[in-house]
Amino acid sequence: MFQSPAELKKLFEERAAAAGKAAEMEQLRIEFLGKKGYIAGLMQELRNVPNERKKEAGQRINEAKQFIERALAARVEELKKLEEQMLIDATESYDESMPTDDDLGSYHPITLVRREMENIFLSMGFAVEDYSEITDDYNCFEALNIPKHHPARDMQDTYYLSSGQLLKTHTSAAQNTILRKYKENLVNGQPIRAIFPGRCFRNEKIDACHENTFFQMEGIMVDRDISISNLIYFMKTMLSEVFQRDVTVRLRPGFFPFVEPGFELDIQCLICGGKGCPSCKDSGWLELCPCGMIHPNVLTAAGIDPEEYTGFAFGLGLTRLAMMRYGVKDIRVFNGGNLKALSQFTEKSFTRPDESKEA
Ligand code: FA5
Repeated sequence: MFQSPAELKKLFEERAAAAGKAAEMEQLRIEFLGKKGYIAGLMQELRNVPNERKKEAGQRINEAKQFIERALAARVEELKKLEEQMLIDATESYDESMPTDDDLGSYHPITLVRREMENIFLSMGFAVEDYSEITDDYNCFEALNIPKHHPARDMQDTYYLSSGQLLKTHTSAAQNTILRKYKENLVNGQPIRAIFPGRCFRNEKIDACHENTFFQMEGIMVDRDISISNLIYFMKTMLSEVFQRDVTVRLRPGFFPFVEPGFELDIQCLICGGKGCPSCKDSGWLELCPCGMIHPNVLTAAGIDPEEYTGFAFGLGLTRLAMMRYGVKDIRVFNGGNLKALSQFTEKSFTRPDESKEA
């Protein structure tokens, strides 16, 4: 049985209000306006309407049809908007200040040099170790044969915490910990071979080649019969791998209480070619990698018998190496936070065979 045009309008309004999705309205359109729909049914019914009322009845059906068409279009529009809003609400919020793909960050030049060094030493069987930036007097000085009031402490004034701890002045502060960690190797007939890069802090007068916060990379090797020849071999391999060309270096005696004998390994300044410039304090040379044979007292402090085992240690100035590697004239660029300057030296990505060991 077919409803009257007025009832049909009311029914449509109820059904449209109950619809929750724009797609449901298509079903309503077919039901009400389709070939076999309610409006079409009413039109057929016109045959049975007496002639004198046909015109008026036809007008009412047409008017109901137009009403339904308009209401349908309006409700479809309304439901679409609601759906869009729901989609927006459900979507994760985003930060419009985030950089686009083109602006993705790049690795800091020191990170690149550090990883390169790590790759070189990993390939030579060294472990890569990490060590905290906060340490104590024992590890930073005492265990390294630098007792209280030793004049060598004057060279490495640092920042002290109220707890009595301090910010490490050199990566050598980890020597005792790393030697202890690996000393079982010696019992098992294996050498101790480790590097440990890290950030160092000194109360320093800042200039083109001195920062108060800089990076070093320490390396140690201990075994039976380790000699200065081993030390020189590793230093040479390291430098030729890093620079991929001949660089002029010089080895001269240097004093560090934790090595005996001790050396200073200097590199001829690559900024001025040895002529002298602010980057090398006009000397033509840059102190890069002090090194030496580990002092017996240091081995003893770590529980290793110096009569049985010997070893070498080096403390590479990683920030200075980055200066030479990338031709950076002023060390302050590295901590300056100028992204334009820093991103110039870097490749976008750099992986190390052993990423898992990264701190
Ligand atoms: C030391 O720190 C020793 N621990 C190195 C060492 C390790 C010697 C093992 C022997 C055996 P020195 O203070 O010279 O040494 O620093 C080592 C290197 O760190 C320097 O050659 C230099 O390249 C870098 N360096 C030192 N002070 C600064 C600074 N203020 N800014 C930037 N680089 C620095």
